[in-house]
Amino acid sequence: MRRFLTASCFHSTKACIRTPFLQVIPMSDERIIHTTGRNNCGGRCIIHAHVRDGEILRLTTDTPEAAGNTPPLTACARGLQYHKTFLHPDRLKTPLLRVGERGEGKFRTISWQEAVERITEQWIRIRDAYGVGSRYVTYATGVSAAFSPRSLAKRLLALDGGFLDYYNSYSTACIEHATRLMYGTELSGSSRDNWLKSKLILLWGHNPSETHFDASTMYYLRQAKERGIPIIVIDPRRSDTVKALGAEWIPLRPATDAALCDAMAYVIWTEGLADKAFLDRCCVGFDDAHLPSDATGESVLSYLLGIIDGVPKTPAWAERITGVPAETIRSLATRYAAAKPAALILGYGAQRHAYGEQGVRGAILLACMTRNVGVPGGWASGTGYMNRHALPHLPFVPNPYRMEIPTFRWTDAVDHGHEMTALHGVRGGDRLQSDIKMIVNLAGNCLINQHSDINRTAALLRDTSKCEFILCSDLFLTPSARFADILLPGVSFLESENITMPWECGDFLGYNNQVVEPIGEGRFEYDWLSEVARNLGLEQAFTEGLDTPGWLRRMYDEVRAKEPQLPPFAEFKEAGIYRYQNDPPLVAFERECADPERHPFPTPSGRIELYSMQVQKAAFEQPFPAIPGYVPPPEGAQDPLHERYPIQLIGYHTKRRCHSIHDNNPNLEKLDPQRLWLHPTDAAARGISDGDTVEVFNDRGRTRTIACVTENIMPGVAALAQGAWYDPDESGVDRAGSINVLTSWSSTPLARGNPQHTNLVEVKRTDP
Ligand SMILES: Nc1nc2c(c(=O)[nH]1)N[C@H]1C(S)=C(S)[C@@H](COP(=O)(O)OP(=O)(O)OC[C@H]3O[C@@H](n4cnc5c(=O)[nH]c(N)nc54)[C@H](O)[C@@H]3O)O[C@H]1N2
Ligand SMILES: Nc1nc2c(c(=O)[nH]1)N[C@H]1C(S)=C(S)[C@@H](COP(=O)(O)OP(=O)(O)OC[C@H]3O[C@@H](n4cnc5c(=O)[nH]c(N)nc54)[C@H](O)[C@@H]3O)O[C@H]1N2
Ligand SMILES: [Mo]
Repeated sequence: MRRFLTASCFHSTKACIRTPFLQVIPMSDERIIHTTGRNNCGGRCIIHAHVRDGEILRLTTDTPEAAGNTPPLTACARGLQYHKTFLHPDRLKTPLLRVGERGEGKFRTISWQEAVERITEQWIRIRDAYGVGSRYVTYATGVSAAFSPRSLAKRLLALDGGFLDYYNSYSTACIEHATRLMYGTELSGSSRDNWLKSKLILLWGHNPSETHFDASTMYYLRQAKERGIPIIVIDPRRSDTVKALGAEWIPLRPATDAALCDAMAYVIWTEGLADKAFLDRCCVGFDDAHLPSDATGESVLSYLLGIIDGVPKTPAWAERITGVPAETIRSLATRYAAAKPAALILGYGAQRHAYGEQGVRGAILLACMTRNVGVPGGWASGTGYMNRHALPHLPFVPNPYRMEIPTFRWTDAVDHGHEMTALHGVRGGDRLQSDIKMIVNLAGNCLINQHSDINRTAALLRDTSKCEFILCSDLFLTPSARFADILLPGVSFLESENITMPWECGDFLGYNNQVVEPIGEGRFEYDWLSEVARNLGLEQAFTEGLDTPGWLRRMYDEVRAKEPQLPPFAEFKEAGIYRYQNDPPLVAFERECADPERHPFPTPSGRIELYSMQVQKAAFEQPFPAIPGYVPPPEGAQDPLHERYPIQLIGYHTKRRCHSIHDNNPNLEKLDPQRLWLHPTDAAARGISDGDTVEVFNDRGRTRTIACVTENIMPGVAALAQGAWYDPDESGVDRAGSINVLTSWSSTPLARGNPQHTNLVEVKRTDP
């Protein structure tokens, strides 16, 4: 039985049980440990673990009363099931060494000592044989906290001569690049209380009722709804958010958002609703008179009016592309422009697409045309990132190798890294010096499950002459973990300590207190990385003499030096949370918009770059315009491949999982059973009824799942929740409804990001 800890963060409540004979048996104390989750859903929910005799009795969570006048950090159904998911008998319990073919999932148990020795050996061998740039740490978000395994692995590799780093994420590659391109910074967000001053809210590719973004998003959206502020959701699916907020739903075809923006901009201009003075003063490139002097391309206005291509971007033009009726587009545009201020808020769904950058640029253009930038109640659109408070982080160790790839292109770097140059997104040097020969994948499932085109990735990784060593840590034998050469048992947030931080925005800091003893021989990654460091002669440099609590305390104290409101460490740790009080509202770009001469935007021109000279000068693998505007994407609504694969398949983040986490917890299945959403007309045309087993396929793979025939999706579109654990049968057909057997590995033009929502497929009925 697991012993409970004697940390100072316990509160005690007396408990007793009644037997059937009404005899009262006193029990040992029930104690409550305050902690916070650290997986990569938007929540960093507060968890009160009720513990007795080393066992978790139940988890409870934050309340509005405890939160006071700040957004409550309330756990959802997933959060309240953490112990059921994580403290499960299927947990990995010992270090494992691969004995079968790579990917086969056959391992034998080894000791920690042997594991550390073998890791050190490969670490040195690969470094010496192929150079430091052959070593790569994957994007992996199972521990999204200050002291994260992936940052620690990078720290050790940097101290050991270097490694190939990445930039971007699977979350926000396009939206970050497009926001930075136009505003010069990713921080385009205002505090969410601004929405209560809006007269109209557009949630665009955004489903925060289901994708926990951060606590403040739904907190303020619900209040906006209560105040009667109209909310419109633009999404191919009638999402939970439409229902939760009683919103109006405008469905559109996936990956056509930029065309909808173009037509809205056209209407706003031609109806005389644009703020010309703002465009002239704060932006570059709206009309010909405000193009950069060395621009070779056309202005935004010229494009909208079709001066060169002869195609005015009218609502009728956009209707053919987006499937949104022209009259709806016209009315949406005039309502947005007339409601001053209005907030056009982007989720990340519309940008996880081929040409995902262009929808974001279109949305920012609309915010500029209507002068919703820099005003309370408006919204600059773009990422919406905001950072009001200092955050804890490990001290910076420079990476001597310096080169980076876009994270989504790591499989290319395994396959033919030495051919990759700036054209493919390489930064910090001309050309990679090596292919990736060693992968360190700690607390992540992007090796297989969360990356695109699972069949291609699996074939690539099965070839041990390409990547020679794969090191993984996880809690379970996930689809990625099966591809490890050495697989190490980690510990969940219930078994270890950390500091948690807000996800996208939020004004708090959380402490992840340990609740129970580690399962089996599970260890936090820092502990064995320190032993590898010792073998490499780097122990002192790596650990600086600190254990995990020592590092957490040091990182906290560094933040506290900048944030005098924070309490002393012990107090913070005991409470498990600190919520900043009395933060004044923040409006992004207020100064820049009021006086761009004195406060220029951090772009090369000092203005919002509707026309980008950076783009004009750069080289891309696919055509990429210097201005916003719809470009028909591969596998989009207009790709001739439609003839063979006529359904546009999108993914979505489901309330039932955090990515792939909780997929093995059947209690959560009923929240949103894995189903393929299909419109009745598409289902009827294929003889498919609700509940039928279907196979979804394209040239990349096949997956079997169950059809949900519903009017809640645009005709011609299907949706499948991302994150189900890939489970191939003997013929390679996935049985789990794992969308990444169907998604494409080709990246987006500017960001070189993941187009995982842009897929053409066909669907057929099949035997259960
Ligand atoms: N429950 C839960 N919450 C999560 C996560 C999770 O796994 N589970 N993950 C967290 C993480 S790391 C992230 S990055 C975020 C992800 O947040 P998002 O990327 O915003 O989530 P998605 O569900 O992919 O997309 C949001 C909506 O966009 C819609 N959409 C798809 N394609 C298009 C399109 O072409 N145009 C438009 N207009 N809409 C489109 C989808 O139908 C969906 O309803 O969520 C975070 N929150
Ligand atoms: N098709 C498609 N693919 C997508 C997306 C999409 O929308 N569509 N979304 C993308 C996005 S936005 C993201 S952020 C990525 C997320 O991709 P990942 O970061 O790979 O996400 P998870 O599935 O959450 O994987 C986390 C892993 O960590 C393990 N884990 C959890 N807690 C701990 C711990 O404390 N210690 C250790 N050692 N392990 C732990 C879990 O078992 C799990 O295997 O997926 C991307 N993939
Ligand atoms: Mo993400």
